[in-house]
Amino acid sequence: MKLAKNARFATVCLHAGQEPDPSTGAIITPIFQTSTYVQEELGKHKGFEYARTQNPTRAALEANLAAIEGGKAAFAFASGMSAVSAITSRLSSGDHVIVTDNTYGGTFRLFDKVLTRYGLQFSYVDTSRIEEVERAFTARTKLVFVETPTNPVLRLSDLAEIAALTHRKGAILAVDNTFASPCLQRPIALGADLVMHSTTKYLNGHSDSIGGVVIATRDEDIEWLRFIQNSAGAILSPFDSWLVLRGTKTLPLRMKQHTANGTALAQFLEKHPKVTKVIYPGLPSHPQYALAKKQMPNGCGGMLSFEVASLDVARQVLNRFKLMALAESLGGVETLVCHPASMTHASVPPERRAKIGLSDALIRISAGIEDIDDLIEDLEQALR
Ligand code: P1T
Repeated sequence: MKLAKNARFATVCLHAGQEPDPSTGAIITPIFQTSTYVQEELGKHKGFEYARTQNPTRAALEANLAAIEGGKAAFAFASGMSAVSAITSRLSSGDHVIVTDNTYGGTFRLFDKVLTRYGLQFSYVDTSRIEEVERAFTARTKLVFVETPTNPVLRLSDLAEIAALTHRKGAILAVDNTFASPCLQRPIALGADLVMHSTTKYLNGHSDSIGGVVIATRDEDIEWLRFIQNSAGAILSPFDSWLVLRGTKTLPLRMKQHTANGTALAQFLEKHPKVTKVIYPGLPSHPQYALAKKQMPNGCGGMLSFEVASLDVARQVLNRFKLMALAESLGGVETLVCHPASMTHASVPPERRAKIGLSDALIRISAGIEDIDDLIEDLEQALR
């Protein structure tokens, strides 16, 4: 199995980073469930010393994810949050970060409640407006952290434009690509220096693992991330690495179905009399439909949000779903619904939620890969 240099995306997802196991020929990378490795003699080993530092299953996943995102190296962490944490560990006290004002609630919580205690400063700006990003730069700005599409109001930021500005200002750009997946959006090709994912979501895709990854392009970031992975120790376990590696094999197939179902649900909701607003970047009614077409040419995935008349109505609808499961998380094969204001974004203060358009009557759907007719029937009966 030799992967050609010009191998296409689906082939890269399936094969990159994986060789048949040299001792048995096993086609699937084994789960190296070990804490340490026996050394032949003092100072002589096979490149593996201790499993926090190196693990062959994790290494295979990291090579796979680096190839999928088009980066130079990848580092797998115990969760999406520890991946964000690893990125910010590049900074020093006094440094300033420009952040998309609507991020996952946990990202905001880490920045606002934890990292400010270490003297880091954050400006939360609407990164869909380049002039606001430009205005937010200070002499201490080292990092621009962009989430696009955002969780849960699905606003887009123009990554090529932000990358050019960020580099002109001497900072680096990190992109949370969790909502799109590398199948639908290529931040590195657009100029990003670092890309992160909660692998919990589309990359693993089966709602059975928590994990995160940072993909890097610059040697100094790669060196630091390797160092911090070992020093802080928030590594992805061998079993979770194996699960995500299994997940990426079907990523292109799954994303096609997530996108088809997301689009169909958004179109259905847009025509429903009880729905006051539908947010899906693949709908012509989305304010950034043109950018979506340019930046996400293969489709917009399975994440959509909609509004009903009030919190009360939202509560009734959420409690009536039969097939769709009321749960946090997203990106798995089964459809999930959630109430961001009280669930995933409860750690964001109400006034900040209002500012980004996250109302109490907003419902988020992570469209799975079920038969679309069953999903529409469930949505129809819940809204009835
Ligand atoms: O849950 P974890 O693997 O630590 O990933 C955090 C994270 C980071 N970035 C984005 C865009 C995310 O959506 C998340 C996690 N989000 C949810 C759990 C959720 O339901 O929105």
